[in-house]
Amino acid sequence: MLIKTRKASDIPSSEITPESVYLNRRHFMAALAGGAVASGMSGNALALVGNPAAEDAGRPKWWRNAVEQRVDGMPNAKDSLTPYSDATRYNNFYEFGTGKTDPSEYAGKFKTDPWQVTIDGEVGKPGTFTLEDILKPHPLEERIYRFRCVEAWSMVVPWVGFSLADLIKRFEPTSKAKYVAFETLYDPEQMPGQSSRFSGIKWPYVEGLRLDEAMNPLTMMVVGLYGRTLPNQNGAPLRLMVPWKYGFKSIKSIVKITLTEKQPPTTWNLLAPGEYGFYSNVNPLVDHPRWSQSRERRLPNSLFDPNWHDTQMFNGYEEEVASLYKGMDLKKFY
Ligand SMILES: Nc1nc2c(c(=O)[nH]1)N[C@H]1C(S)=C(S)[C@@H](COP(=O)(O)O)O[C@H]1N2
Ligand SMILES: [Mo]
Repeated sequence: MLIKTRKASDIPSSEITPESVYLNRRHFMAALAGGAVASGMSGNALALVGNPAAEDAGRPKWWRNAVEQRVDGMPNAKDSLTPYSDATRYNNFYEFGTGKTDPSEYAGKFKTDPWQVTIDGEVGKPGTFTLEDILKPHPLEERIYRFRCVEAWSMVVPWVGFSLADLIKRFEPTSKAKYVAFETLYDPEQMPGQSSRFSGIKWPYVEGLRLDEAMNPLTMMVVGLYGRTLPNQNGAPLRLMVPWKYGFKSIKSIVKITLTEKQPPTTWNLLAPGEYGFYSNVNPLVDHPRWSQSRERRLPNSLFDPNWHDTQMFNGYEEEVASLYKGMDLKKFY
């Protein structure tokens, strides 16, 4: 558990412009419930008033209950939240297509129940478990994180989930475990992008972390957002969230977690090793070979209002994670 003290990663309230834009939990819950929107709220809030309730109505009860019973987790970025509609309609999920709206258009019928997750490799208690059994011992927390894609856009989202560290401990890593490898479902019948050779990706999508990165309290397993079960396009039913790394590390729709002795292969690194490294920490000082990483377009934005923000070292989580990379040349280990 993180200790509830103010961290540098909590944006000072002086940077919140305007104050009324910030949506606290009660606000967005009212908005999600389809009720009246409190006066004085911005267009951000209005974008929440759809009927997201319908989106998770079909989810299993145990999943909805767990998300409903979430408690506040730390740290909470005080940036104004990205509207629900942007967070769920501007996505990267190449299994459903390479366009930003492909996932929300084509993942609607994706089957997330029943769902099984295998945990194996360097653990004392390997096995394959239902999602319900995976979630059962973990009280869920809501954490508002900044999320920065390597393509230089970013969002601020209230994720619901729990620390990956707590999950890993349950399966008792051996002394040989140095890395954690993750794998997305492989099912071309459901995921049309997996039959298309357009993206050049070798499926299934795979990702990995060093064990100490995986055990950092910020690293989260996510099963919900905005107080609802995770929409399919955001990686239902179970995805990773590593807020100080570029978005592609946060692998979606996970079916396998393997503790390993050696650094595991990762999808974007396999595809373009000169452009995407294993570490992929958000770093305004290390540019992508084809574009600058010093700034980001915060959603919501438009051509006329790109909503530029300066990109922060480790996405603003320096205090929590810089010690993981002490003595490392971050230009070399990008
Ligand atoms: N399996 C899988 N996971 C994935 C991706 C993907 O294409 N497939 N895209 C990644 C990228 S590049 C980003 S930016 C985030 C996007 O998450 P979001 O759509 O919830 O914002 O998911 C990451 N996880
Ligand atoms: Mo991304």
